[in-house]
Amino acid sequence: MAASKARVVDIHTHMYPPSYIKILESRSTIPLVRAFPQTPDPRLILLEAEVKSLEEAANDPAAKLPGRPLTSHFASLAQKVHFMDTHGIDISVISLANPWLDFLSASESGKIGESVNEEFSRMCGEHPGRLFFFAALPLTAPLETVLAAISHVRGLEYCRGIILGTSGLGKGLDDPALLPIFEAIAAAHLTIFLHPHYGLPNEVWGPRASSEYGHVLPLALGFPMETTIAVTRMYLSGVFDKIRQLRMILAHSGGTLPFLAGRIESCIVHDGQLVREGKAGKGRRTIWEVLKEQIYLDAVIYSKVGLKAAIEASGADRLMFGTDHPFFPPLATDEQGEWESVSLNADAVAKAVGEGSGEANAIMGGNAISVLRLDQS
Ligand code: 5CU
Repeated sequence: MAASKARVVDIHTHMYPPSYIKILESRSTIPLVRAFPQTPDPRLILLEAEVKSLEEAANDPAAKLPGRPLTSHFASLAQKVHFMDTHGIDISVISLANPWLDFLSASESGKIGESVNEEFSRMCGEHPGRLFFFAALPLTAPLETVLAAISHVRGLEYCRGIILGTSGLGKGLDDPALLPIFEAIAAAHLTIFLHPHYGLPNEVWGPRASSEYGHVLPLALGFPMETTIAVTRMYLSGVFDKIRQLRMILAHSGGTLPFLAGRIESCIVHDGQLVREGKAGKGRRTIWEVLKEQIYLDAVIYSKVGLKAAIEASGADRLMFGTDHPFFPPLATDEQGEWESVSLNADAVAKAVGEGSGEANAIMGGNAISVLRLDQS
């Protein structure tokens, strides 16, 4: 009997459903969508680092356009499926892209969140077995609304987890007020997909960044540092020990966590305050242990070097392939064809563990299928 082909699963792939785009079109501060007469595609402006160019473009038609083109790849389900077919992706676990529901008021986020999650559920139902999703939480709403949202999404057939940013309830993910939310997510057997959005303060990039360096610094460095800081704060606050069932997939292979875990450990055991307070002694679970027990990493790191560090830190059985579609489209070739951003990640897996090896098959799909229960409806 011929061996069945290993399946490819994309766990890092976003959409903004049409109703969410309408909200962005109605806004005058980021995140927003704005049309410019110079170009047919409206522009999607998301990041603090893009505000300066938004202001410049509003005052000067010759200025460079802010943000990124809002192509059909962002909101069209048919386009998502075409992208999957073009790249040999069998299953996608789709999620709302940043900044999720973070900017909505307390009074509106519960209802909007419910309808966005229902929309994701409906989209998955149009391609049963090929699409699952990570739901978004209305974190600006009162606690009972957030807990009700967790109960709601755990009952949605294709929901396999929660996409979460790093701001939490506004004070980061080490905020004790988040514990009941993390407990409810863990009790519902939902996996968190932690994704950055806020980056680092603009001043870090210096005065030349917005006019000369495009989006490179906030995306290549700001996003991964944001994730690294958020998870390190969670670790230091003891969240992982308090909620042993909590499971998180970290975007972009954990930011820089695999590379910096040793330094974090060394700083803990050499910290006078932590030692005095008994927080650095025997019996403490190290960040290495948390990485191997409660954390999964996506494989969206674009090189063998980064991927090898991720594998060393968490294990090849804890990595999951992703594309970051619809971000990072090709600039010089047809967007309906193959995307270099996808092949860079797939090639990195092949180079790190050997093309077609058991570990490669696990990273490309097997791990996601078993961890996220993608064989069960
Ligand atoms: O290009 C970008 O700004 C982004 C973004 O905002 N979110 C994401 O997931 N990838 C790239």
